[in-house]
Amino acid sequence: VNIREVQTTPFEGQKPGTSGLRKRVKVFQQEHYTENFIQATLSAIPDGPAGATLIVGGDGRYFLKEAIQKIIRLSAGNKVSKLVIGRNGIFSTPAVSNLIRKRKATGGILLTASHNPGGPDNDFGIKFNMSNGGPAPESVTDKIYQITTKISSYKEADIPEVDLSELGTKSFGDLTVEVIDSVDDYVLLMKEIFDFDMLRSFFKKRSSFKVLFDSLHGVTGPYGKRLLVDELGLPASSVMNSEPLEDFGGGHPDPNLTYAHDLVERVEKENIDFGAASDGDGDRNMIIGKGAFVNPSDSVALIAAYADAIPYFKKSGLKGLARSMPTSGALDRVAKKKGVQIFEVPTGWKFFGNLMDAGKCSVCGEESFGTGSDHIREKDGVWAILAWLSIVAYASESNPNVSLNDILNKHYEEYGRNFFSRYDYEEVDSEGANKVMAHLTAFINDKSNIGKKIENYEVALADNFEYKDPIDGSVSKNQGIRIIFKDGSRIVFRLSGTGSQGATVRLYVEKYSAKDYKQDTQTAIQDLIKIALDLSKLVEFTGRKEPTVIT
Ligand code: VG1
Ligand code: CO
Repeated sequence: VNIREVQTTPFEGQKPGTSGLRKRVKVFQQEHYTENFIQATLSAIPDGPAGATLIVGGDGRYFLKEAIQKIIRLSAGNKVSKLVIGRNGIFSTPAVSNLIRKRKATGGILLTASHNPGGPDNDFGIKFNMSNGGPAPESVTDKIYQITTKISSYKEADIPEVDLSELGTKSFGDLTVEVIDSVDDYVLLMKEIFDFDMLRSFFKKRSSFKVLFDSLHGVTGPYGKRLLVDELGLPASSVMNSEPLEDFGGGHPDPNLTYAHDLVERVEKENIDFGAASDGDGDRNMIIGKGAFVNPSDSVALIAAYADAIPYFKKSGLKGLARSMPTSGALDRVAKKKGVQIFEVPTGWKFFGNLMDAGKCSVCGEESFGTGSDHIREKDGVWAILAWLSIVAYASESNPNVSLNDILNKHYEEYGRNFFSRYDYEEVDSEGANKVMAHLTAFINDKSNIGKKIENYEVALADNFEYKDPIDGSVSKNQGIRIIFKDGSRIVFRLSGTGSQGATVRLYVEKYSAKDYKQDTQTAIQDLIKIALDLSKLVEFTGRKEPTVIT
């Protein structure tokens, strides 16, 4: 095939955020924009792109197909030897992570803007994962960014549009393109981790137990159908919105109580025992039941507490636990009880990977509906759903009609409860958001605030979270402003690194109660919210009286 060097000039702002480069589709559609970023990504591969094997796919959103054709042409131009692509480009983020590891590939290119809406007027994204299956560390994303600021040309091969609907292998000069069914390997992995016979017999015994999984028209539809319906024998009505759509049916593919409201409504109306949802690219999850909501910070804690319900952990044991800084300390309590180490890392999954590669972490999670384990190097929504079904099946051995609320209450009784909530102020104007952060920075820099009484709380620590990776020693600064009170209650502020327009301020609040676990979360934390809003002057600086989303 003929390879051309195409002249180009740099675009501003091609800096990968928490999870790759996310922008409006219209931005990616500018001539050379996507090519520049893909070239920079290929050039930043530590051993170079020549001879590399890359796994490629995405969540099915608008612009996916065009982006993959560009990746094929640029990969051939850069002497990549093999691309493994999901049929029609469809590949969940966890499934890519798995296949990178299984095929011992050089890495992967994931085409997703995760939980952000899709379609011509919405978002697209590109993210690079490394040979361990996890998101590229800052050293690599910084290199990508540096290259984008200086790029003057990219290399592209003349390859006509490749049909991605057909399984099989094709060659274009030195490049091999293999199109696979991206669900197959993932199903095999899940069967190694969970006890499918145990789950099947649980569903048989408790035949009235109703499950409903909402894929929100994201990528997990085909995965959910295969696992829940074909493998576990649940009725076809146990899945909804399972056809991946380019615009997610006009919805916001984010599994929380606000955006997955159809599921929430049906769970209540139809007395569904177990409801679940996942995001556009399949790495997030939400678990609910009738009258029950599993807070993501609690979810990871319970999965760790019930490790014995999952054969994978029974075999390997719990090597350690980890959570992101804003995530509540519920997991810390489980770690303490089990006598295993706990790590606190910055927001974003890439920080868990090093710990897992070093054999120091088995289960980890983030408050943002992300739960996972060292079976791969991404968070994994469908895995979390199977983990929770395993917990229910396990708990039902001693309590045949156990509900999600029973399981949660039993946990709170034993460990106490970390009340936790996040307030998001989305798409506020950047100037206002920066003023909030500057004002808070002044507060934490004033050391006389330590020991200060604010209503019923006493400030014990106020700083901007900094993380030193215990494995490679790299330091990540400015990871969020925390104000921690003497009783362990916390207020955390940070700016989102995944938004594509304006700024998003996230406020996280946590309060522990050893006994009084039956309160409503918002009631339990309302005094802390008030303190947080006063301290930050958020309403004054942003003009927002209410958050866009509360989780
Ligand atoms: C958000 C979440 C973070 C998560 C990230 C990627 O980042 O807070 O916990 O890891 O999204 O999730 P930010 O910087 O906007 O707060 V996903 O499902 O987009 O890969
Ligand atoms: Co996601």
